[in-house]
Amino acid sequence: SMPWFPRRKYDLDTFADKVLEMGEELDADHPGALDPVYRARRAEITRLAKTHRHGYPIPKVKYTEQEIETWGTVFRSLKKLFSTHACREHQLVFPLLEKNCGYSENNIPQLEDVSKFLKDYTGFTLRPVMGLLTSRDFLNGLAFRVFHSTQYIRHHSKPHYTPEPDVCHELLGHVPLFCDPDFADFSQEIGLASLGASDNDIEKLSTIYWFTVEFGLCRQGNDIRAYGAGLLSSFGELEYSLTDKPEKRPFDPHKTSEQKYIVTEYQPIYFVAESFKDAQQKVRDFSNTLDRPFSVRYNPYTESIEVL
Ligand code: H2B
Ligand code: FE
Repeated sequence: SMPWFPRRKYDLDTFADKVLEMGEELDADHPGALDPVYRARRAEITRLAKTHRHGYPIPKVKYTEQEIETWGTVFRSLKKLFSTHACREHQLVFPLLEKNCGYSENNIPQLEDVSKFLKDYTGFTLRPVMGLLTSRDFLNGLAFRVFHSTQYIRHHSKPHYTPEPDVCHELLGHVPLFCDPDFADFSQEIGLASLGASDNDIEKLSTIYWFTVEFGLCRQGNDIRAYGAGLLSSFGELEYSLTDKPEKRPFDPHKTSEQKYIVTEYQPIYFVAESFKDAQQKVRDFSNTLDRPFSVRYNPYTESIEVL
């Protein structure tokens, strides 16, 4: 039998409180685990995500001075590296995010403003989320051009480290890429492949997601640049990824989807995409080899999935 999957954008509402461990409890190695003020603040912000429903504006958060300071520290250090390490798509849109969405070292942009901007650009929207979703739910969202985004920020004691996604990672790493039409299509392609997929295929698609949307490199003329959000939001790994220490292999979904990886250290291997269009075509061909007895198409007029 085929696993349930969302058919309409509204169906994503069912993910609102289905989060994995980081939803409300913090792991012992989280820098904020023993800070009751941080935990209460995080809970206050995740409550907004829990009650958010499709079609309503994303509630704005009034960030504290301490939170803005943490953001500023991350923003300043990353911005220095973007001109030499980020892909051209990221560089192109970053000034527009500064101009239109309140990106600056003194301000944490609001998801609602960013989501509206994205919607105009590529039809992607953001949806606030309490924490980590299952791979299946998270990838299913991409089929609707919906990106689930956290709204809280990492602990102030370690501005350059977070064991989970936070606003710095989402807004500085992911959002600029979702402004690119080819990247948006590529991401949606992974999402479409995940609808009703077997657990085994979800595992493969998650691995592809990891080595592209999170840690992907791409060819840019004679250069290699970073487009993965895990790189673009990590000062240390962004720099390291373009040195000759890690191994770089061509992106090929058949091989990439089988590659083992560790989440706690810099990657020893990265995969290089020729272009987002090329990567999309490759993922589409790959998804046709997966064992799913039907195919799907997104209908943008009704914001729903058609099963073929
Ligand atoms: N959930 C959330 N909220 N953000 C993510 O970036 C995320 C997720 N990544 N769930 C997913 C899992 C990723 O690790 C995949 C697809 O395995
Ligand atoms: Fe991410």
